[in-house]
Amino acid sequence: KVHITIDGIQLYVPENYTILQAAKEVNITIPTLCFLKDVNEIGCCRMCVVEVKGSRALQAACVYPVREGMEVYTHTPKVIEARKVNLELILSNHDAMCQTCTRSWMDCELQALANKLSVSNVRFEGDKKRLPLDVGVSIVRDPNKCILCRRCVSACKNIQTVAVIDTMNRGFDTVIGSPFGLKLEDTPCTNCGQCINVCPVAALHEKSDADRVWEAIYDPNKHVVVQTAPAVRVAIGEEFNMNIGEAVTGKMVTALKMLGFDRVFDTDTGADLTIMEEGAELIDRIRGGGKLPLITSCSPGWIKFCEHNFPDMLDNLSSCKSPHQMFGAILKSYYAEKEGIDPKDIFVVSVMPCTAKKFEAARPEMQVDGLPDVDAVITTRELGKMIYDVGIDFPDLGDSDFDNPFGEASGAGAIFGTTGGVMEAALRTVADILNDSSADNFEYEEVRGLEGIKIATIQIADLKVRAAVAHGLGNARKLMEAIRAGEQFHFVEIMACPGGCINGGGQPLQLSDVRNWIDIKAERAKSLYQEDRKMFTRKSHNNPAVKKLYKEFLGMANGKQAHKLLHTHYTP
Ligand code: HC0
Ligand code: SF4
Repeated sequence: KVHITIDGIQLYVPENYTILQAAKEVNITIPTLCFLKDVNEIGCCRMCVVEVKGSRALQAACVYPVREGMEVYTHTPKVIEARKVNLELILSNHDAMCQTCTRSWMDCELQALANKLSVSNVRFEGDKKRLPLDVGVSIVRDPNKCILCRRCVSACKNIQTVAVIDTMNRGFDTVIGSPFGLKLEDTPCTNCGQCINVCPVAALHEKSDADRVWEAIYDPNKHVVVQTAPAVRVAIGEEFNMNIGEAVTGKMVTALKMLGFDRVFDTDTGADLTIMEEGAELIDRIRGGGKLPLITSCSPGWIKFCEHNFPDMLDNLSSCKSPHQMFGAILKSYYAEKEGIDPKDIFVVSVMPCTAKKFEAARPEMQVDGLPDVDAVITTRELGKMIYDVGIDFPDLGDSDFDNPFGEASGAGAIFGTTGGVMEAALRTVADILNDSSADNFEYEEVRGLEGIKIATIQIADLKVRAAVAHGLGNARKLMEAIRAGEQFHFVEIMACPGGCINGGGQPLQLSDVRNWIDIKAERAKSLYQEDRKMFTRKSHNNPAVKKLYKEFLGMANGKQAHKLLHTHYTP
């Protein structure tokens, strides 16, 4: 440890600390803008400057290391003025149409900073950009709002290893752009939305589909059903300043009914269905000498990444559609028939923690007889805004249950939303099938947690199942390269987003002031595992609605009818 002084307070801190970390120990949060822990640690915006005794220039606290005997001052007049000038320069170039900005209602870091630094007047006349927006199916880029913090560049390049956005030009002409000025959609962008999650302003956001959803709700000829992904329930409360990761499933269902959806279903049921199909596929491939490893296919950002980077391994992907697509197909067949509704009049809305799901739902591979499985995808954030817009006091709502005929799903379906969850859910089912009995121990700790790549060997009956789990596309790339080079596994789970869906590109945004100190992924994951423990049924094959569905309609898992509705394939 080293001994230092911050604003006259003496303390000992580990020698690998930065000034920013040290100050936090004495309850001083130094303002930051470009800094985002584990994502962007480059000290370029100079919002966090402090005075270090003996140093001629002000230093960026986010990257400046502590050393023995250091004396730091965090709020001298020189520091305060430098921060203000920096911020005013940024503001002078910023398209500050706050009234109509998507980030204005609660989570703009620039506004929060202006407030924190008491900037009430911008002394500089900047050059406001008037550049065209880049609007895709999933992602919108607005260069006029961009403040060049480079957080998106780091997320895309270093964490996801996709690297389709970077700094272009110099001086006043500097912009963050894609190669050759292409639309993101025309690059290998995966639509993962991790760039959105780290953007401090509204330079990146999802392409909203809320208007299309409202239109369907108000259309008397449409039967509008909504399904919610596992990860939404442990995050949407954050849109209303509730605790990070707090599970609010019952309130969410109540709010959806109040918005006017005709039925509210749980994508966890779709996840249970996916396990039935994927479990059967795994057993078939192992027993029948099929292509191994079987790799999960439910994360559409991962699928697109695989198509661009590992086209030689597309046959390894499970042919299963993702849970919400499977469920959409069931709603437009089994459910339509049961309720006596023409499938063409059913409008399926998926509420997802994911931006890539918008792209997925629009893919031609996700239709049955020309009818899309899912008609609109909205993110957790978009749903939060819809609820807010109509004046529903979300935190005060009572609980409601998901609608029948699908009712409550299994706990295995719930943990799909966090890294390792699909693997664990599949193992629970495959173990019972292969052992021909019901195992009491089915919590597979070895595939849980936030380690980038998790590898485990699990003994099931006479089979040693070699399993690997990766989350975040950088980790996915490493794992896939190892497999390509010959490393052997039976089953591999890959999720595009670090932490899995709980940290998807459509989840509530937390300001860097929060994210730098609390691991929001861990909080949300913990909550999903608690949801699992609360469920009456914790294995997908025991979900009564799913059992009934196979008995009445689908027949065999991985059979003919299932293949028509629930499976697809990808071509390079
Ligand atoms: Fe996920 Fe899913 S678990 S991808 O992360 O598999 O988005 O939450 O809905 O479809 O179920 C996202 C989350 C889902 C799907 C499920 C899977
Ligand atoms: Fe990169 Fe993902 Fe953003 Fe596309 S959506 S630019 S892949 S971070």
